Amino acid sequence: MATYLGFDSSTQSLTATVIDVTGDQRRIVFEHVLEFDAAFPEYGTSHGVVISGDGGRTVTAPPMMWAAALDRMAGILAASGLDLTQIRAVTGSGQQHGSVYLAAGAAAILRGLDPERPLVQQIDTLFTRPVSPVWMDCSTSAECESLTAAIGGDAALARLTGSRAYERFTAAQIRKFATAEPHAYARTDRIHLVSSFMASLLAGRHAPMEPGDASGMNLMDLAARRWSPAALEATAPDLARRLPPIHDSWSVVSEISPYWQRRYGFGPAMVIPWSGDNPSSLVGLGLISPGALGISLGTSDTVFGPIAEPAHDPGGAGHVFGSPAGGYMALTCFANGSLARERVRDAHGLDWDGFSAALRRTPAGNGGGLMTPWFVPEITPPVADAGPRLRGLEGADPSRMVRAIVEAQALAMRLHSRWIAPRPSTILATGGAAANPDILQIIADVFDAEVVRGATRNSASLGAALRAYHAERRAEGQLIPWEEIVAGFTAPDAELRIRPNPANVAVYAKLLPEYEAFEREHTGK
Ligand code: XUL
Repeated sequence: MATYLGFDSSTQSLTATVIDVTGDQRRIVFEHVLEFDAAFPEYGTSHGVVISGDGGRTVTAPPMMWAAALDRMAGILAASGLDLTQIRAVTGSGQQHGSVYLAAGAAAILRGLDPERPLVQQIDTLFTRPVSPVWMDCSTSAECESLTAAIGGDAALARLTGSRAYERFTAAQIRKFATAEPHAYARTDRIHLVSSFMASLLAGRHAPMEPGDASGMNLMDLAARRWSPAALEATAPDLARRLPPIHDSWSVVSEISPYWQRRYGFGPAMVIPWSGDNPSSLVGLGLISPGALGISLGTSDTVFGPIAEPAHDPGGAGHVFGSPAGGYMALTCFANGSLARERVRDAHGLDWDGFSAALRRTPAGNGGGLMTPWFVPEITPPVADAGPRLRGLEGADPSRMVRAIVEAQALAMRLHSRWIAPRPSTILATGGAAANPDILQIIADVFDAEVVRGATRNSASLGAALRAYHAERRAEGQLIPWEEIVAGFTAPDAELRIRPNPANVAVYAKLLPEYEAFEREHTGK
C-alpha cells in the first residue's frame, strides 16, 4: 500500500486527509476535522482566535492549542484502523502569515520528546511568546509604514516581495514584537510560520520554510526565493539568524520523529515542508494551469489562481506568492468571509436554510440596495474602521440584508480579482460556504462564469496529501507531472455545475461600477 497524509491547520480547525495511490487506486481513505473551540475549550478561543479589546485590531491564537490538536489527530488516526506504517510521506498547510516564537532550547526539546507523555506537557518552555499573532490581526499599521519607507515605497516592496506591506504579514508582526517586547525578542532563537512550526513538531527538529508560505511575510525576495537582506534589515535586529532557511516545497525535512512512531505507530514516513493554506488549496483544487480561478469561501474568502509570471495587482490589493507546484500564484484575500455571513445570519435569527431561502426570495440587484461587507476591519480594500456601510437598505427586511451581504462579497471579489483572471470561464469553489448553491449562483451571475465545486471541501489538506505524494516520488527519483499527481482526486463535483443566469448577469454588469464607486466613496480611494 502507498498512502500519504496531509494536514491543514487553519484558523478554526485542524483537518487530516489520507490518500491511497496503490497501483491504479486513487482515493481518499481518511478525512477528519477537529474544530478548535469545541475540542479544546481550555484555550478559550472563539472561532479559533482570541480578539483583543482594542477594537478587534489585535488577534492571536495559542500555538500550544495547535500542537494539542496535532497530537489528538494522530491519536484519532491511530484508532481509525488505518495502517500508519504504510504512510510514506506527510506534510500540511497552515493558516498563512501567523508566527510562532521559540526559545534557544527548542531544538533539544523537539529532538527529545518522550513518547510516553502528551506533547503539550513537554513543550511549555518552547515559546518566548505564548501567543501567535494571526492573519486577522491588523494592529501593525505603523510597522507597515516604516517597512514601506525603508524599501522605497509600496511598488518597490511589492516588486521585491510580491506584496506591499500588510498588517497581517509576518514582517510587520515581527517588528511590532521586537519593539514592544525587546527582552522576549532577544530570547527568541527561531521564528516560525504556523506551517513550519507544525512541521517542526512532526520532524523533531526545526523545519525549513518553503516559498509558498514564506512569500506571505514581506521578507522573501520573490524572484530569488531567498530572504531579502534589505527587508530583514528593515524589520528587526538580527533577524536572519532567527529565520529558518527556505527550501524547495518538495524537499525532504527528515523522517517523522520517534515520538510519533512510538506513540502512534507511524513508520519512517518522510516529513515534507508544510505550505500555506491557500497555496495548498491551489494544488488540492487541481489549479495547475494559468487562467484557472479558485474561490475559497472560508473564515476569510480568497480568490486565487496560478500565474506564469509574478505580475502585480495594479490596484495594490493583491498578493503574489510562490506556488508549491512551482511558478507563482496570485491571491486576493477578504477578511469578511464567513465571519460576515454569520453576523448577518445571526443578527436576523436565521439558520443556513433560512439564509438560502432569503437568497431565493429576493431579486438580483436587491432593488438597488447596496452594502459593504465590513463587519471586521477589511483587508481588501483596506478598511480599518469596521462596520458595514449601507445604501438604500434603511429598514430593509432580513431577506434583503442577506442578499446584500452575499452580493457585496461577490461584487468585491469580481472587482479585486480582475488582475488575476479578467474573464475566467470557470470558477472552482471550495470551503465551507461552497456547500451553498444559492451563494454560488450569485457568484456565477456576478462573474458571468460557470461555477463548479471542488470534489472536497477540504482542498487545503487534500492539497497537502498530494504534495506529500509528489515529493516522496520525486525523492525516490520519479518525477511525476502535476497533472498526473492530481488526476482522479481534483475533478470537480460532477453533481454541481452552476451556470450564470443571463438576466442576472445583465443586472450585475450594471451594478458592478456602482458598487465600485460606493466602495471608493467609503474608502476615499
Ligand atoms: C491569505 C490570508 C488568509 C489566511 C487564513 O493571505 O490571510 O486566507 O491564509 O486562511
